[in-house]
Amino acid sequence: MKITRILLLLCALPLAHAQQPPAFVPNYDEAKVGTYTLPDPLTMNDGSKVLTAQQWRKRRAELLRLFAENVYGRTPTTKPKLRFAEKLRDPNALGGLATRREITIQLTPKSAGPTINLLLYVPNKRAGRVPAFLAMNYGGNHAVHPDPKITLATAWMRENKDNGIVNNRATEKSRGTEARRWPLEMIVQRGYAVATFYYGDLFPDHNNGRPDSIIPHLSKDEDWNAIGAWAWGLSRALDYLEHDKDIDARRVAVMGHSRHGKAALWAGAQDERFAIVISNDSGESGAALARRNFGETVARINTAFPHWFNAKYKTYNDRVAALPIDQHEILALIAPRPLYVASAVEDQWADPRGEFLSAQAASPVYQLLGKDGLNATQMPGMHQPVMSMIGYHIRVGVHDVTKYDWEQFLNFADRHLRQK
Ligand code: GTR
Repeated sequence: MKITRILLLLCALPLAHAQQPPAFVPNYDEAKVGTYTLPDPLTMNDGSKVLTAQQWRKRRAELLRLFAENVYGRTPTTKPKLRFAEKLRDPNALGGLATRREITIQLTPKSAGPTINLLLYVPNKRAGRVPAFLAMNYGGNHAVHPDPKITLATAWMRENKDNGIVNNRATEKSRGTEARRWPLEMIVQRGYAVATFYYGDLFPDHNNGRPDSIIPHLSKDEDWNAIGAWAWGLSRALDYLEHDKDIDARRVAVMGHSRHGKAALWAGAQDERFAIVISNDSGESGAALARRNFGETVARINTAFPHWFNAKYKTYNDRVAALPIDQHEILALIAPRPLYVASAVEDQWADPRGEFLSAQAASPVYQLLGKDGLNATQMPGMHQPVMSMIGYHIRVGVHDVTKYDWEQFLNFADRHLRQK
C-alpha cells in the first residue's frame, strides 16, 4: 500500500470514530442524581393556585394538554364506530374455572380494516357482572396460556426463534411463552375477569411501525405515536367491555408492565372510565420522575425508541428541566381514582426510587380531592406493600411481572373496588 494511502486511512479513522454518538452511561449513584425542582401539579401554568376540586378540573385539562403536546402526542377525540364480533367461546377453559372468549373489535368501517383481537376469561363461578383486569400482552394472546385452542396471532412480531417467532410470525412453538406473567387461574379464582390483546394490533413495536399502525386510519396530521396508539387501544377494549353483559365496566383495572405500563398510565389519565390504574415497572416516561437522573433518561428512551413518543419530546433530550410537566403529574391525572405503582429492586434502569417519589409527589392532588394519596413518608422495605389510594410496592427480583405483583394488584383491587 502506498504511504499516502496509509496516511489517509489513519486520518479517516478518528473522524469515523468521532461520528459515533457517545455510548450512554446510566447513572446508578444516588449521590450523583443532583438537585431538581418538580413542577407543582396544583399550580396552573399562569401561576394561579389550584385550591378547589373545581379548579382541579381546569388544571387537569391543562395537564392533559401539556402531556399531549410535549410527550405522548395528541390522541384524536372523535369516537370511532366500533363493531364487535364474538369468534370463539369455550365454557370449559382453565380446567373449568372460566369461560374463554375471543372477540374481534373492528376499529374502522372497513371490514378488512384493523382490529383488536381480544381474549377474555370470565370466571364461571359468579353472581352477576364481574370486575375485570385489562392488560395488553407482548407475545400475542396465544402466549398468555399454553391452551392450544387459543387463536395464534398473525400480526408482526419481533424475530425470536427461541420463542417460536420465525420470519416475524408466531408459530405453534410460541404458545404459552408469556404464561408465567399471567396467573390466570389465580385471578379468575379471586372473582375477576381478564381481558388481554396483543399490543401490535395497534402499532407494531419498531421504528418503522407507524405506517402499519392504527394511526394512518384515524388521523393524518395528529402528532402521536406508539404509546398513544396503545393507550387508545386500551380505551377501545374498554368500549367493548362496557357492552359485555358479564362484565361490570365500572370496575375495570387497566394494568401494564414496562412500556405497557407507560401506555396504561396514559390511557388511565385520559379515560376516566378506568376505575383503577396499575403501573408495573413502567420507569422512564411512565411512573418515574424524568428530572431525576437515574437509570434510563429521556434522551436515551427517545434515541432507542423514536417511535414511542411525539416529535417535541425529543427536543427535551438534553434539557429535561424545561419540560412543563414531570411524571408525577401523569400519576396525579389518575386522581381521585385508585392508582398502584409497582417496582422491582433489580430493575434500577426503571428507577424504583424515582417511581416511589413520583407517587408521593402526586399525593397532594389526591388530598385536595379528599382522598389519601400515598400513605408513606419513606420508601417501604421489600415486600411491604402500601395500600392507600395510591398503592406502592417494591419486590425482590428483576424487571418482570410476577405472581407476587399480581397478588398485590388483586388485594388492592379487592380493597378499592368492594364498595363501588
Ligand atoms: C426498555 C426500555 C424501558 C422499558 C422496557 C420494556 O428497553 O428502555 O423504558 O419500556 O424496555 O418495555 O420492557
